[in-house]
Amino acid sequence: MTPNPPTDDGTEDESFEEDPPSTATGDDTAEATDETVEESPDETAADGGQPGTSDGEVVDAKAKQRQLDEVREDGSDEFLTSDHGVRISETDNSLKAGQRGPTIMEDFHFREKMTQFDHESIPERVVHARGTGAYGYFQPYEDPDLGEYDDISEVTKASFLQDPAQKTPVFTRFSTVVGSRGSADTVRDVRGFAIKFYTEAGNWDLVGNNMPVFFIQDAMEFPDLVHAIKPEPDDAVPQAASAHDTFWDFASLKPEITHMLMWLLSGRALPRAYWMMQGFGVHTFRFVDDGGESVFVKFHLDPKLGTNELVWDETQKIAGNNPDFNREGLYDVIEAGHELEWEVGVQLVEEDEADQFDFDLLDPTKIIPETEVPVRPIGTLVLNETPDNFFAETEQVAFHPGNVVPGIDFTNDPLLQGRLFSYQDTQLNRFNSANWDEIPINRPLAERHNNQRAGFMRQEINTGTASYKPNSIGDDDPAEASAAEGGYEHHAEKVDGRKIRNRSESFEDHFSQARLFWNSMTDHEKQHIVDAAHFELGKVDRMQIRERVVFDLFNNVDHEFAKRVAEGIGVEPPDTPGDEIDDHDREDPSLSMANRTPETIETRKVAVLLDDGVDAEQVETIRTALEDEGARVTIVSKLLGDRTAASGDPIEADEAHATTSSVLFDAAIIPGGRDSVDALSEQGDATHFVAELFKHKKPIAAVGEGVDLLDGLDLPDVDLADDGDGTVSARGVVTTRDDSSLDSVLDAFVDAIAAHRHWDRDPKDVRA
Ligand code: HDE
Repeated sequence: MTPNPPTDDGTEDESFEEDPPSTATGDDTAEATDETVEESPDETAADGGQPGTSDGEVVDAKAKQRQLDEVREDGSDEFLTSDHGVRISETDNSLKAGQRGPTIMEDFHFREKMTQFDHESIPERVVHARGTGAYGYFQPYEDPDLGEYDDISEVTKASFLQDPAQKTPVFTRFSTVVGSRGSADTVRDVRGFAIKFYTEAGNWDLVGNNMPVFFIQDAMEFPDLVHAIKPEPDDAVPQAASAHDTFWDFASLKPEITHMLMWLLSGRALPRAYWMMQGFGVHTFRFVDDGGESVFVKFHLDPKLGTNELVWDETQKIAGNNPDFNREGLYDVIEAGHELEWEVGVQLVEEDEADQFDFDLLDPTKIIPETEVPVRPIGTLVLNETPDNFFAETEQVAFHPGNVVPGIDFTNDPLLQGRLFSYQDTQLNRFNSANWDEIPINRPLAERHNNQRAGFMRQEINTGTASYKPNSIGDDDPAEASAAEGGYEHHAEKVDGRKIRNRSESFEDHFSQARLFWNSMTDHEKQHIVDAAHFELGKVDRMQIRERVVFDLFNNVDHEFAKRVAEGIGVEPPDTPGDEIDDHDREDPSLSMANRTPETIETRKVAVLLDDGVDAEQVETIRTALEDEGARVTIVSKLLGDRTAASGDPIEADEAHATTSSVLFDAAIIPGGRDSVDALSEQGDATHFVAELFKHKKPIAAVGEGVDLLDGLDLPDVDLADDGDGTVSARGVVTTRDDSSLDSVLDAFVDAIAAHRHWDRDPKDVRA
């Protein structure tokens, strides 16, 4: 567990002690609760009519950690014991009848140790098996600009969204979807972005993804989708990949998948880091206010450090170099004290305005374009603590879109409706018990009282005789709560229809938003999608599947796009656009990642390449300048241990070429020092490191003699600084031969890193 990182003013965050947040939800509720105090159970009345937490304290950023502290166990400076508390005298040898004799059944320590081991695995999640998690908090903004609404209480009564002084603890789990628990992080896939908000009114799970749409429109199709995309059933190949016949066979027969395919083929599917991707609730949900009125809402999370991707060749190499790249990255940055932040936003649509769109709000294959409804920021999500125990916390956390709190409700999106069944059901498979909510990571902060008493692994000891309602023996407690007392009441939507097993006509347009996405891409993003399609469909053996994807799907999105894909996969390109094409030229700038790269290098990893004879003063200046900007600097050399600088001082290498690779860095810099640069120029590992960075469009800087190393590589279309010329910056390559220009080189290097990647390097990327 990392200590709580300091707040902006450098103090430990203990705001909950100094300034307890109010739990009231505004004047309206105060009035309502006054009326109900008399009838309320004591503990509810004591808290002004709002639900209370199990430890009787208000919810603050640290409330979940305090609850977890009660079950944390630390064996340091303690004796080894059995599970039942008996001290163990010897744990390496089983109890035998004679030194070379058979093991004796009475060896309780052996039996216990082995039984625990035999049973220590649980089923992995059927999807999203591979993941990692972190703790943090959500905090509402002071005065969110909600457009036509003055206040968030006008749209929702959700108590944790009201008070800007209150921090609600969260646990967030990021995941890939397709791969099994041990698969590589950097595969082409959707990423899960699931957040458990431990609110004072119970747990709210926002079980979202990093893409705002989904593959299918109805939950009924989900088992088919997952069977198709998972490894094929005969040989269980390929792992964690959609590039195979069964997925594209299914896709080619499901036009509704087309919009999602565009996202999946884009750089969105290769996030640079979990904290550099957007999050989306995907479905349209409802906000419900105190008076029971509802508005439709889409949830968005926008990362403060930008939405950035890796390039394909890099992901392949990272998968070998460090399959835990995204998982380890999340731990590393949080342990290094970075606070990872997302702006939480909502798109709000009045019920009577829902018909104005040319798509159905209940269709999860559609976005609400930000050009039509802006995202209104309402608060911030911060992740700042790592778990102590992967199994207890990250593996056992169990999300469920059905976990909602008053003020948040569902819609009839048929995908969402099906999820409301599936998640409870799948937890029963994973935990073998309905008591999975009692596992510490899943336990709410809000008090729990009900008549559930039993089941495998029941933890709570519920007292009293009556475990039913109505009862007279226990005064009919626990009591049902009215809405004013915080009782959850489903939005009273009027529903009247015939039972029918088909799909609404309003779900029929499968291509116009796929085209909106394509239109909104820059040239290099379009090229990424085409290259991805060449790989994915190139791995499909059956020609009729490739043809169907080109003709039945892509040619209805954009004719040029379909032709470019066809050319690379041996399919005869279509002559004319598809019959179902909606030939519009609308764009939504928010869809392009190129518009989502803020000017920051915080958390970026920069390698300093050096050998004996390096200019130590330059290395120090470089390190300080980059670390001041929040980057992480690593000295990379041929071997681990100390190098000797020109000054005679030792410089310790953090990594050697044997232990790392260029693909694990965002940028590199080569400081001066004649001997150092001459040595590096002779080392294949060092020159490969730099050439590969260049290939992956990453910034490179060189100072003084360091420029000679780049000279030797003959990088295409890059003008290197001549003697005395000072700084030259072209295509993200920043150099100076003049040591006195180091500061301006570093400024330009910081800008080049903030730009993320230099897409103009590869001629293929500038193709229209
Ligand atoms: Fe999930 N999904 N899903 N899903 N999903 C699961 O629940 C399911 C969908 C998402 O970190 C499972 O606990 C169905 C959309 C995330 O633990 C399972 C349907 C979105 C996670 C399940 C969907 C998601 C899951 C597997 C179609 C984005 C990981 C293990 C109707 C809005 C949660 C588990 C974690 C996990 C079912 C579609 C996101 C089987 C039936 C759409 C982030 O219950």
